[in-house]
Amino acid sequence: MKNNLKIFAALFVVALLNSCGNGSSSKSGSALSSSAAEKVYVAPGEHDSHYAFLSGGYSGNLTVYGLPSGRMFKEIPVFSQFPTSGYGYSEETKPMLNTSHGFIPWGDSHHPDISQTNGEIDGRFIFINENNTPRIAKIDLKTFETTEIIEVPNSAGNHSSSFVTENTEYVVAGTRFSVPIPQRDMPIKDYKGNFKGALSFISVEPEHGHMDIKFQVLMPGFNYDLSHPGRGKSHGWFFFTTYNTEEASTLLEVNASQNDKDFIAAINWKKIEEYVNNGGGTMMPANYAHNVYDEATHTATSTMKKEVRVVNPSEVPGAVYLLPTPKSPHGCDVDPTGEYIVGNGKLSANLTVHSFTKMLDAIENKKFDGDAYGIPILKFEDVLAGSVEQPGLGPLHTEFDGKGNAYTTFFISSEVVKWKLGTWEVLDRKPTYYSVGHLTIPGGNSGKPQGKYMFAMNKITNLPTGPEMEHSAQLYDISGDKMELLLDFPTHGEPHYAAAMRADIIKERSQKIYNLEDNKHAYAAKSDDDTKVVRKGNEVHIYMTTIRSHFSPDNIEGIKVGDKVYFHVTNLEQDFDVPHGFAVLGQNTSELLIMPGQTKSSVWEPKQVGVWPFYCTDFCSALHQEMQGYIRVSAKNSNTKLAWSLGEDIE
Ligand code: K7E
Ligand code: CUA
Repeated sequence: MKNNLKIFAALFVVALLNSCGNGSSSKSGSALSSSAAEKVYVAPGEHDSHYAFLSGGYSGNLTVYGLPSGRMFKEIPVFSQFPTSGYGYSEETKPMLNTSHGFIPWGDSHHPDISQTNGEIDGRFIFINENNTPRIAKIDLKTFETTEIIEVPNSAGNHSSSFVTENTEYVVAGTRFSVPIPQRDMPIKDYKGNFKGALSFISVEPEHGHMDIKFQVLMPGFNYDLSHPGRGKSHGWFFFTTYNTEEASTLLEVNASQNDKDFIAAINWKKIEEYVNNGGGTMMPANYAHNVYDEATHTATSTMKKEVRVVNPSEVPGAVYLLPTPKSPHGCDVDPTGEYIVGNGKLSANLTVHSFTKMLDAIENKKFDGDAYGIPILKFEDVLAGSVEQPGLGPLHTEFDGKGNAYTTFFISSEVVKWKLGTWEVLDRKPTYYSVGHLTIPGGNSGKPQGKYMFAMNKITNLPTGPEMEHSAQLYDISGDKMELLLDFPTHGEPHYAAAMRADIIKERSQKIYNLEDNKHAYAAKSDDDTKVVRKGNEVHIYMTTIRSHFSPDNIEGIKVGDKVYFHVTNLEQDFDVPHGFAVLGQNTSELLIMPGQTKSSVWEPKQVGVWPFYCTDFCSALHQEMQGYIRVSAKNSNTKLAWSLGEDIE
């Protein structure tokens, strides 16, 4: 940490000098060249060339940025309740956050990954993991909305997730913590040999992207840290880094660092898929939620699934191997050709790169070095492609530019190092502001990286905002031989990984409005004539519409304390970018943000008699401030008549 602080302080001083106007003369220390600002300047009205989707870490969300400007466009709520849009508050979206443990409106999301076709990023969906209550979400890039969340049973600390295969056959989710499978009451000290690690292969239906857990591989009780799909020649395989192969259950900082080498687990998923398609594996009882948002009804449903198919590696000989990798590897990255598998050993002096070709060769010639719980361990020397000697301290993650170069982040020495695949020579290094985690090259996790930019995500900025400073990302131009630092921009939550891609592909597919005609919401009111208020016992359903600049109805009477009042608000607008909002005084789930053509509902259980105002929360026209109404709440035993109106008095 001390070193980091020193580097941080040095950079800070350099930044100050630069701002005094004498920075350009100091060549070695200058963090930014004078033309950097021009390279990131996107004029008002112009669009950025790339989208970047940064995970929010403990915000549970995904944030959308433009590159090269570093402007934040949107925060997409995924695993959190989100007041801005009412996600997780509205009746339609509450089911999205349902789990086998009940309603969980918080998550820890680390690794977004965009869907692919033929090994290229296609911009249809983006997937992201939730660590704490293991879940995988899918966001539709047509609407930038979370449309599906599946819980992952038998998993814990769902971290080696969510990475997609080259035709989005699967989105893969690996457990970080091993646990008893099935979960049961047992002594923690009996971990070793008894806990297991589940690696889940979630199939993605090609047309709509519906997710389903096809099978789980029950691996030995290691920690599965990160993963990547094979691609090109290694398509059909998946690679997972492991640590704690010691299977310690206490003081892991010491006890999980004993072994000189841990493993990268190589899984031939095609082989296991074939086994499963022929009826292989065992259905085991499980309990997990599958939540799907339906675009026609604008409503999510949550279904509890009751079983999952599991496969033990011993059932499918030749499907699982272990590649020794020094030392507690974190990132597990595969180059665009699929030949090289990089294991970023956090505690190792060198970066280890394995060769897929050599791995196949070693398997064929049975060059094994023992086994772990029956899984063959390949000999380190037989699978090693090469190593980058002493490139830095604390390697975490590697990305590729598609031109034969790799870029690795070093957490302890706070830098990004560029090196060459095949020759393993270090070509360039650039400091980062503070301890860096992941880095991203647009399309970097595919067979076709989209060059030009790379950004590194750091654990802090130097902007004083109270005891906690926001994190930051740093953007580099990587089109030349040397990396050029262009920009530093603050980020939200704690970004871990990010996915990025060319903007044009997403822009083309972007949806502008929801067609009112296609709205199949059970409580939609598609014109002012459909508006009504219906009482069913103590439930009151208000079918309401909005259009610039009024609600219909805007006067409602006959509500009583103790009622459960549902506001079902349909936005009748059919123009781009005219949402209306809805909130009523005293409602604890206030705030709906309703897009054109959409219906959203919120529930209100008024506790006090009175005449309470409601209003539009989104500045929608010059008469936005006039967009308001009143709802009268009477005593429980009153006989105020249920009535509603627009443009006239209730008699
Ligand atoms: Cu390295 Cu969760 Cu991908 Cu953070 S992880 S940095
Ligand atoms: Cu509608 Cu403001």
